Amino acid sequence: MKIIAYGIVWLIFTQSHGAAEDCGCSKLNREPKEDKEQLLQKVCQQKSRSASSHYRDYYGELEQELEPEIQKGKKQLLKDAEEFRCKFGELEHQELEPVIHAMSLIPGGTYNVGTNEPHFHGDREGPERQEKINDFYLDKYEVTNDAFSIFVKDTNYTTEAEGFGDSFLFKTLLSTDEQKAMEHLRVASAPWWYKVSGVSWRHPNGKDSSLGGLENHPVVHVTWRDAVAYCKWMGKRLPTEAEWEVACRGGKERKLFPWGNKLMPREEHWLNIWQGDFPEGNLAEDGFEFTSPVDTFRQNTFDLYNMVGNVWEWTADLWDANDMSETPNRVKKGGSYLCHKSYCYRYRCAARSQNTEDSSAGNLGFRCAKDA
Ligand SMILES: [Ca+2]
Ligand SMILES: [Ca+2]
Repeated sequence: MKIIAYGIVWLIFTQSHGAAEDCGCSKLNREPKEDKEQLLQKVCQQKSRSASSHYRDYYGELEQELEPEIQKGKKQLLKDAEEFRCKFGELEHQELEPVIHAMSLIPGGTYNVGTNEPHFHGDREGPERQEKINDFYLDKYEVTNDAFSIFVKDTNYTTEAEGFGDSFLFKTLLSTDEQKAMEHLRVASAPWWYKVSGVSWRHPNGKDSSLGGLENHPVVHVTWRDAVAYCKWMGKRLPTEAEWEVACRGGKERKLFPWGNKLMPREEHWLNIWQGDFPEGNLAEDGFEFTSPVDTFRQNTFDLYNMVGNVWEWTADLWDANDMSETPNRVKKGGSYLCHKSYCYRYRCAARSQNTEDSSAGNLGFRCAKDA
């Protein structure tokens, strides 16, 4: 037994040391790391995708470096990292290709989904059960306004909200006078929503709003059918709920969030939700009152962004498998920028909700999947 153990130690030692002379490892030196200030300047001046990727790599490394510093309580470094993240959020993204096409391979297998500790029993979050899924690809990002624009230009597609002539808008996007005038358009069971004329994916924050500055934000006011049409055009499809949830969990078992159980590791914001009192006092401590750019919050080891938070995401599944109605409810996942633990603790991987497939709102979007 001892001989085997020594043998293994020797093998590891020679693999990592003795054999290094001739394995070409010496050619794998990284470029010298740039000074942080220089990099910040470069990122902000160039305002390009390549610069932002460069920054992202740097930020990833910085995060690792931070670990021992945090232990020592050196919060200044965290502040620096946050500053980088803010600058990154402000970048104008000109090269869209990576965002539109970026997908992660999610390995197939048998996974636990759902939870035995449900927060909303009516949502049927439990019980935990096993689901078998095949390898598949999932968009790293929620579908953006820019990507959806390309689809619409290519196909002359009219979204359902455009057909209906209205969509649901959150109250703080209306002035007090507008709210008074539209009192009759409030949703009785959720009085912070108003059904407003002229609101659609093109005018997401009110009939006179535009997509300016929102190019890299998730498309909203899209129905389930709109989402299906887009994914089909892309040669993709909507993920099933099980696929979405497995992807959300990032290879971890029984965790609340894509990264673990702590909402704010290292006191950082890892998702775009609501801070403060709902529905009046959004403190936007995570940096965003409404949607955030789709590549703002990387959430798990599958390299997926904004799975929880930012916008709800349509899945392929029926809410009731036997629903044969014309506009059945479909499962949506992930919660949105309007969610807060006090009333909508649904930014967990196991959480779920539903809307009829012709519904649209300012906090509901999607991402696509593809068979591997
Ligand atoms: Ca927020
Ligand atoms: Ca999301």
